[in-house]
Amino acid sequence: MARTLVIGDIHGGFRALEQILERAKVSTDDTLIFLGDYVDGWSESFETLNLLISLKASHNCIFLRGNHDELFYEWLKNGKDNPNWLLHGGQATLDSYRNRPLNFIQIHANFLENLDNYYLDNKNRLFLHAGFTNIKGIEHEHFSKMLYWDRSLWETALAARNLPENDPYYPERLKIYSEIFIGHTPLSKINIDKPMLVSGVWNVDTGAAFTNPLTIMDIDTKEFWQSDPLPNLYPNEKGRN
Ligand SMILES: [Mn+2]
Repeated sequence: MARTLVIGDIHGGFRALEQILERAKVSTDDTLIFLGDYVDGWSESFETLNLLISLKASHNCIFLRGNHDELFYEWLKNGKDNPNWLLHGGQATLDSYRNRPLNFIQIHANFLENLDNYYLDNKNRLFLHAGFTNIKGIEHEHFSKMLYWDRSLWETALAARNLPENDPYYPERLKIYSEIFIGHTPLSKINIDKPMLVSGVWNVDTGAAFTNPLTIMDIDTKEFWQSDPLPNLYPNEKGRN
């Protein structure tokens, strides 16, 4: 049966991406929704984008924009860098892209330029990297960068975790969509290594940039498959630790 699978933040962990595609037995019948942050972290950002671009040709894919993808794109397009980015995985990406053929770099830049900020399916399920701030939803968002930078949606979901949906103070932002799937805020920070549902928000960033596995999840059944923890796949590296 055709499935729709959502994939958390990869952060240059190409070997983990290969593992989850294999472990979930992904076929060309499946639709793949990638939540962004493909680069910055482990040493294989170049290989990661290469694989994503080839998946685009063979599979039905939706590629969303992460803040790290935007930062790398800004560097490719405008030579823009900043010390904070270099410190948080950017340097590993630049190392991964050293001496690569220019035509590949151009293809990767085009891929990054054409990422989507969000995807809303026909069951009112929202997919995006980070969150949104407007209480009427994404179409009303005044600050489009929030779609890949915001952490307040996840914080709001956590804070509302004990409130029933009919509570008068239940957050408006959490009433709009039937489900929301995000990455961006790694669950490893709260010592969790499986996808987590809070107040209708699924966080699928299981912390692959740090000590944890990468995750792929069936959006209907919620069955999921994971890679080995990334430090085992890149034993001589630190990732973003
Ligand atoms: Mn992010």
